[in-house]
Amino acid sequence: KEIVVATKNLGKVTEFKAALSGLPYTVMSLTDLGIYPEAPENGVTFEENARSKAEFYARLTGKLCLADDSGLEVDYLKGEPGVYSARYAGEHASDEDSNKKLLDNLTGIPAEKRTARFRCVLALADTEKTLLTANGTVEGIVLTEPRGNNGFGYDPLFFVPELDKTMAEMLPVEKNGISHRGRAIKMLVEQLAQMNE
Ligand code: ITT
Ligand code: NA
Repeated sequence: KEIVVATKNLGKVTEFKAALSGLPYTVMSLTDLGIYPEAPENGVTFEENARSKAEFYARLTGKLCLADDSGLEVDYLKGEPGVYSARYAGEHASDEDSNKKLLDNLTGIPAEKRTARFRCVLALADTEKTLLTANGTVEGIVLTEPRGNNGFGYDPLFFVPELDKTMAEMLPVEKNGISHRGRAIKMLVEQLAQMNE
C-alpha cells in the first residue's frame, strides 16, 4: 500500500517520513512523484484545510493522500497566527520573517502571558473523500529570542516546559514524541490499524 504525504512543506515531509517509517506503507512525497501544483487553501479552520488539501492531491495523484494543516495559536494574540501561520508575514515571506513578526507583536509581553500551542489536523483521503482525520496539540511559551537549529517554522521560538527545550533544540525523535504532529500521527496510526482489522 502507498501513502502520499501531500504537503509542500519539506519540514513536514521529513517528520512524516520518520514517523511513518515503521508502518507497512510505502510513503512518498509530492516531490517524489513530481507533483507541483499547490492546493488552494481557503478554509478558516485547520480541519477544513487539511481535508481540502488531502482531497485535492488524492484526485491529482489517484493515490491515498495524507495532508496536514497546522499552526501556532498565541493566547495574547487571540489565537493568531492560527491557520495563517505559514502566511503570517505575507504570502511569500520566509519563516524568519514570520518569526520576526511574531516577536514584534509580543514586544514587552512577559513570559507568563506568552502562552501558546501548536495545533495539527491530519486528513487522509482517497480520490472520493476524506476517510479519516486526526489531531494533536502541544502547549508551550513563545520566547523572546530564537534558540536551536533543528526543525522548521516557529520551532526556535517555541519553548516546551515538559522537555525544558525549544522545539528547535530537540532531536527529531524528541520532537516527534511530544509535538502536535507526532500526537496527531499516533492517533491516525491507531485509526488506520482499526480500519485494517
Ligand atoms: P502545506 O500546506 O503544503 O502542507 P504549509 O507550510 O503552507 O504547507 P500550513 O498551511 O499547515 O502548511 O502552515 C503551517 C505553518 O505553521 C508552517 O508553515 C509553520 O509556520 C507553522 N508550523 C506548523 N507546524 C510546525 C512545527 O512543527 N514547527 C514549527 N512551525 C510549525
Ligand atoms: Na494552513
